Amino acid sequence: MSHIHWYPGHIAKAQKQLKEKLNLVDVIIEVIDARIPYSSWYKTTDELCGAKPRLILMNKSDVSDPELNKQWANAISKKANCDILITNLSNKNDINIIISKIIKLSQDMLEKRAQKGLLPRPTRTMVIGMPNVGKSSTINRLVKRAKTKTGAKAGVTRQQQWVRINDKIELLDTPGIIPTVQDDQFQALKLACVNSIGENAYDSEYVASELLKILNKKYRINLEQYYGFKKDDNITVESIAIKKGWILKGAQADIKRASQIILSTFREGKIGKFTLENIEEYDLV
Ligand SMILES: Nc1nc2c(ncn2[C@@H]2O[C@H](COP(=O)(O)OP(=O)(O)OP(=O)(O)O)[C@@H](O)[C@H]2O)c(=O)[nH]1
Ligand SMILES: [Mg+2]
Repeated sequence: MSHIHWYPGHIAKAQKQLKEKLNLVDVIIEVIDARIPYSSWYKTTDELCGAKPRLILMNKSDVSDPELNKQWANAISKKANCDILITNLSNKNDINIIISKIIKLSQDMLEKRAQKGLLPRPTRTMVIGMPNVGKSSTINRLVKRAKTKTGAKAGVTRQQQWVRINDKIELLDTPGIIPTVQDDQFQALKLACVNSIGENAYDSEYVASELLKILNKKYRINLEQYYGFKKDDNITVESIAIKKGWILKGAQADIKRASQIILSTFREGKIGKFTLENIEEYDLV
């Protein structure tokens, strides 16, 4: 039985639209979630991006496991054959690093133009990624630097605007959403854990209890410390509810409330800085 329901609805259309937008840009910025680097990374981007330079931002590194951030960044950079930056978007300096990286990645394009006798022009870039990974935050941070909107270009839908970030970079002000059509329930589960799937698509009791299974395996000590459990205690949604006093009439654990709080506490990084995926679990070579 599947616990998480994908809405594949208009996937082909979404892909086509994304591809059309990608045709307009020189450098693609893909944002992924550092807590689930594998599941939030778009493995088939090659089909969409072709040979265009791509920069991956492994974002939300402030709430993921610092040890694993580096391992994942290396592994994905190798596998995807592109540059990757570990980012925390509240870090101002990270935006400067992103800007210099985009400029670096556009050198090829500029050289090719020069060879053809064409004048240099600003590098066009856009942000793509799965839901909730930080696409809008990336755009907003970059746009804060911008002086003027440069207006719509031919071939671009009316709502879209190019924003001049500096003399060298123009950014499309709307992100490309990667359609998350999958039939992999485990991937869906992890996307639900980090809030990348609409709440209507899953049962929070199921997602919270599966999240606790993963955390019991990978980050047991943090769970014990945060919720005040001992080494041999069973840490489940129910035992946490009882411990916290989230109780319904008749002394029953309030599973629904507990599940929601456990999920939001995890998402805010309060229990600890966790990465739900280890490189060894995947075939990355
Ligand atoms: N901890 C942390 N939170 C972040 C970071 N970047 C973004 N967020 C938060 O993540 C949430 C989603 O960010 P958005 O920028 O709206 O993500 P999005 O990809 O545009 O999401 P959709 O438009 O829903 O697809 C917001 O609450 C942001 O504040 C980060 O580096 N660290
Ligand atoms: Mg957004």
